[in-house]
Amino acid sequence: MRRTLVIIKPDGVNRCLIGEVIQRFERKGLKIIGLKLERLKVYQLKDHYSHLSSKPFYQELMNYMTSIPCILLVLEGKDAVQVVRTLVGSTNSREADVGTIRGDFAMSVQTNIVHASETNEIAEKEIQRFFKEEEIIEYDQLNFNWIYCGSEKEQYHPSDVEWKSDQEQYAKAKEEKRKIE
Ligand code: IDP
Ligand code: MG
Repeated sequence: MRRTLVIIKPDGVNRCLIGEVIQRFERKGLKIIGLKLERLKVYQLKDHYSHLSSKPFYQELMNYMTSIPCILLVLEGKDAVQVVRTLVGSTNSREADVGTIRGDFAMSVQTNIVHASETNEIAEKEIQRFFKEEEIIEYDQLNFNWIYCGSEKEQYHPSDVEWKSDQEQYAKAKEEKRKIE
């Protein structure tokens, strides 16, 4: 199982799309293991959008993202990062496929409703950036047996090797961060 970070951006909140967006992820079969309303801080966003700092739209993007609170979600599921990116659609909402969140609800390349992590590695960093460990809650969900087939299900259990190695990676990264601080 994998985890990914989703942010329902200020336009999603202001346009009353929180329920609609969360429902799409829930109905797909993704499990919500973290959820909060928070006004994002400039220092968090500087890290989060560091790859865009030289772009002409950077300041506008920062203003937009700090304008009102966002909804932050951690979603878990098999191949969650790729699955969520597919549900979200391409960056430019005008070109996003019909049926995707951006394709169905947005018209802009900037105010495009949601953020979703791009790779597994980025997802781990983004989850650590926005969530404290105690804000992520693991639990058994009753619909689980109906969402995955047998061989897929085995990978869900906490003893799952892939999941375990993720946990080891978090612990290592955290320890390294602590040493630097
Ligand atoms: P992504 O959100 O689809 O992963 P990125 O290229 O990582 O797209 O860009 C992050 C965010 O920056 C976008 O979701 C969008 O809000 C904003 N952005 C990206 N490109 C542009 C642009 O050309 N003009 C204005 N805003 C942009
Ligand atoms: Mg991105």
